[in-house]
Amino acid sequence: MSPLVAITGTLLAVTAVPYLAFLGLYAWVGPSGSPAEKSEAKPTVSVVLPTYNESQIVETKLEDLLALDYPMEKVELIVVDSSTDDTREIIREYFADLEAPDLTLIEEDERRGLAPALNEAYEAAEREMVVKTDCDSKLPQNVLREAAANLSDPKVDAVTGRNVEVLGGSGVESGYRGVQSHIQQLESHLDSTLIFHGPFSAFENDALLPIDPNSLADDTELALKIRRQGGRVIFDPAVQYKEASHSAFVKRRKQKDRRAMGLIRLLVQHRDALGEYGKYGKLVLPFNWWFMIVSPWLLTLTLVVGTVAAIASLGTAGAALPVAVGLFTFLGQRDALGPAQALYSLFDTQVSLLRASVELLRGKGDGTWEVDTELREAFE
Ligand SMILES: Nc1nc2c(ncn2[C@@H]2O[C@H](COP(=O)(O)OP(=O)(O)OP(=O)(O)O)[C@@H](O)[C@H]2O)c(=O)[nH]1
Ligand SMILES: [Mg+2]
Repeated sequence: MSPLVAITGTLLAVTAVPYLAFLGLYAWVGPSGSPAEKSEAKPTVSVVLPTYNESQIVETKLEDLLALDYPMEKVELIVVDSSTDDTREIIREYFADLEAPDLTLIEEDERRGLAPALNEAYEAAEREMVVKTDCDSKLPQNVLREAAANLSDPKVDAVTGRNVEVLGGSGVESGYRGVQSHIQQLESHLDSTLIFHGPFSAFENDALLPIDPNSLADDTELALKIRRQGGRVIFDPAVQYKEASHSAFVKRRKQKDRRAMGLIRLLVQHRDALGEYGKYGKLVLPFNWWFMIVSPWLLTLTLVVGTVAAIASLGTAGAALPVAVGLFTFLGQRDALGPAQALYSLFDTQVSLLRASVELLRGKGDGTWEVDTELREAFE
C-alpha cells in the first residue's frame, strides 16, 4: 500500500473514532424523551420576541402566540424591535383592543444587533418562565405547557425543543435535525445539551444572565452560561417548533455559516469549561469540539490527501474521488440521495463549520445580518 493511501485511511479512522465512541454511548444509554421529572405546571410566562424588519410575517406570529393553549392572563409579551419598517406599528395596532397578554414594546432607535436587544428584553422580563422565540417560527399549541412541565423539575433551569417540520420542505435540513435530535437527547440524559434553538427555548427567570453583545449564538450562550452556574439545560423532543430552511447549497451557506461561526466562537470563548462541570465538560463539550472544530479540518485533509493518493496510484481515474464528492453534493442539495440524505446533511454542516472557522480566523463575524426574506415566504 502506498504511504499516501495509508495516511488517508489513518486520517479517516482518527476522524471517525469519537463518532463511533459516541454511537456506542448512545446504544448503552438508550436515551429517549426528556430526562426531566416532568409534571404539570402553569407558571407565569414572559415571551420574548426580537424583531428586525418582520412586517411580512409578524402578524402571523402574533396570531400563533395568541392561539397557544395557556391562560393568557399569565403571559406577558416582550417585543424588542429594531426595525426600520412598520413592524412596531403592526404590533401596536394588533394589541390595541387586546386585554391579554400584556405587551411591553421596547423600541430601539437603531439596530445594535440581536444580542444587545435580547439582553434588554431579558432584563425587562418579570415572569417566572422566560420563553425566547424567533419571529420566523411556528409553535404548536401545547408548547408552553411542555416547556413548563420540564422546568417544574427543580434541577432543570432551561429547555429547548425540536424542529419537527422544516417549512419549505428542505430534506437537507430535516436530515440534519433528525441526527441532531438524537445527539441532543443523549447529551441531555448524560447531563446537559449544548445547542439551544432560537425558534423556541425556555428559561427559569432566576437563572438568566447577560450574554456577550457580539454573540452570534445567543440562545446557546445563555444555556451554556446557565450550565456553568450550576443549572441543568436540556433538550426535550416533545417541545416542538417549525422553522424554514433551504436545501440549495449556496442559499444554505448564509444562515448555516453564520450560525456555525457563532457556535465555534462560543466554544472557543468557553474553552476553560472543557473537563469541568461533570459529564457536560467531560463528554458533551469535547464531542461538540470534535464535531464543530476538529473534524471539519480533518475531513478536508482526508479529502485532499485521498485525492492525491488516488491520482498517484490510479492516474486520471483517481479524479473519480473529487467527482464523486461533487456528484454527492449536486444530488444532496436536490434532496435526491434517498437513504444517504442524512449523511449529506452532516457533510453540508461540516462545510459550514469549515467555512465558519476560516471566516473567524480572518476576523469576520459581527452581530448583525440581513434577514432572509425568501425563507419568510413560508410563513405568510
Ligand atoms: N431586535 C432585534 N431583533 C433582531 C435583530 N436581528 C435579528 N432579529 C430577530 O431575531 C430573530 C432571529 O433572526 P433571524 O434572521 O431569523 O436569524 P436566523 O434564524 O439565524 O437566520 P434567518 O432565518 O436565515 O434570517 C428574528 O425574529 C429577527 O427578526 C436585531 O438586530 N435586533
Ligand atoms: Mg430565522
